[in-house]
Amino acid sequence: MKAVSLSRYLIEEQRAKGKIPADLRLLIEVVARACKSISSAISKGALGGVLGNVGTINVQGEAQKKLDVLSNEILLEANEWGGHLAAIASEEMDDPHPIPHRYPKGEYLLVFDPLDGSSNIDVNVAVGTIFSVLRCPEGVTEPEPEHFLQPGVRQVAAGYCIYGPSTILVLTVGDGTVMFTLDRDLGSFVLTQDSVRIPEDTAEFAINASNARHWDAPVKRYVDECLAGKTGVRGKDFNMRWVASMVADVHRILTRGGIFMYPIDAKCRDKGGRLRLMYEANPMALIIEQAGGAAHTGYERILDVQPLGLHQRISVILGSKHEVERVALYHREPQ
Ligand code: AFP
Repeated sequence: MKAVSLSRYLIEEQRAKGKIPADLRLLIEVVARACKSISSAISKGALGGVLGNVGTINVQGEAQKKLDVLSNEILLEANEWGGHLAAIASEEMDDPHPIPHRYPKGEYLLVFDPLDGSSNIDVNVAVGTIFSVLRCPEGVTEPEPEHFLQPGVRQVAAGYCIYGPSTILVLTVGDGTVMFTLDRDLGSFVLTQDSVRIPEDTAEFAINASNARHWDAPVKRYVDECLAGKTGVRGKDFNMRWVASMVADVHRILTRGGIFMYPIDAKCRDKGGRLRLMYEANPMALIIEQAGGAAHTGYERILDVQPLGLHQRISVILGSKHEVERVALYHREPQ
C-alpha cells in the first residue's frame, strides 16, 4: 500500500469531510516541520552541544534546558511568518508572542509546550512537543492573554510529537486521533495509525508514587485498590509505569490503554495542580477523548474547564474510560 504523508492525509480529509480549511492545514504542516527540526536537534544529543541548562528560570519557575529554549525558538520562527496565526503562546514565555507587523495575520491562536518532560533529556528518555490550536475571537487583531482563555472544547486541533526511538506525530482535528511516524529517509511524516482507540478497561496505572503522602482520599483509595491486586476489591493485578514525561505516558496509554494521574494534592493545592491546563491538559484531553478515552480533574471534565490564566495549573486524570470514571466516582462519593 502507498504511504500516506501528513499533507496527503490532511488534503484527503478536507475533501472527504470538509473539516480542515487550507489555513489550518498549513498551520499543522508548519508545526510538523518544526517538530522535525526539534527531533533532529534532540537526536544529536551531546554531539550537538544541546544538553544541559542555560542558567535561566522560566515563567513556571523551572530551570530552562538548552533544548527548551531551542525548541521554543524553532517553533516561533517556523510559525510567525506563514500568515495563518494571530498570536502564539508558549509554556516557556510569560506573555503571548505577537506576530511581527511585517507579516500577515491569520485567524488562529497557537499554544504549545515546546519540550515537555525536558528534565528527561539529559538521561536520553523520550520527550515531546505538545500543541493546541484555537480560533482567535472575531474582530481581535492584537490578541491579549485573555483571548487565549477558551475552554478545551473550543480547540480546533491538538497534537503532540514524541521524540523517542522513533519520532511520532499524534494529531486530532476533532474527528478521531491519528498517528504519523517520521520517515527520516523521505523526510516526511507517514500515516501509521488511523482511528486510534484506547481500550476502555486497563490493568495499568501511572502516577508519581513519591507524592502518595500528599494525595487526597479518592486518589489514595483508587491506588490502594490497584495495589491490592487479585486479593482486593478489584480482583485483578495491576501494573505501574511512570516516565515523568507526559507525552511518553500518554503515548503508552494511546497504544495499549492505561490511566495517567497527576491529581491535585496537598503539595500542589495552592497552585491548582502540577500540570498546565493550556499547554498540557487541554491538548492531551482532546487527543484522549477523540481516541475514546476520558479526561477529568476528578471533579469535572477537563475540556469544560474555563481557563483563568495562560499558565494555570490543573489536576489531570486521563486514559481508559472506565478507570477515569471510577476515579471521578470516588471523588463524588462522601469520604
Ligand atoms: P518537565 O518538562 O519539567 O520535565 O516536567 C514534565 C511534566 O510536566 C510532565 O511531562 C510529567 O508528567 C510531570 O511533569 C512529571 O512530574 P514529576 O517530576 O513530579 O513526576
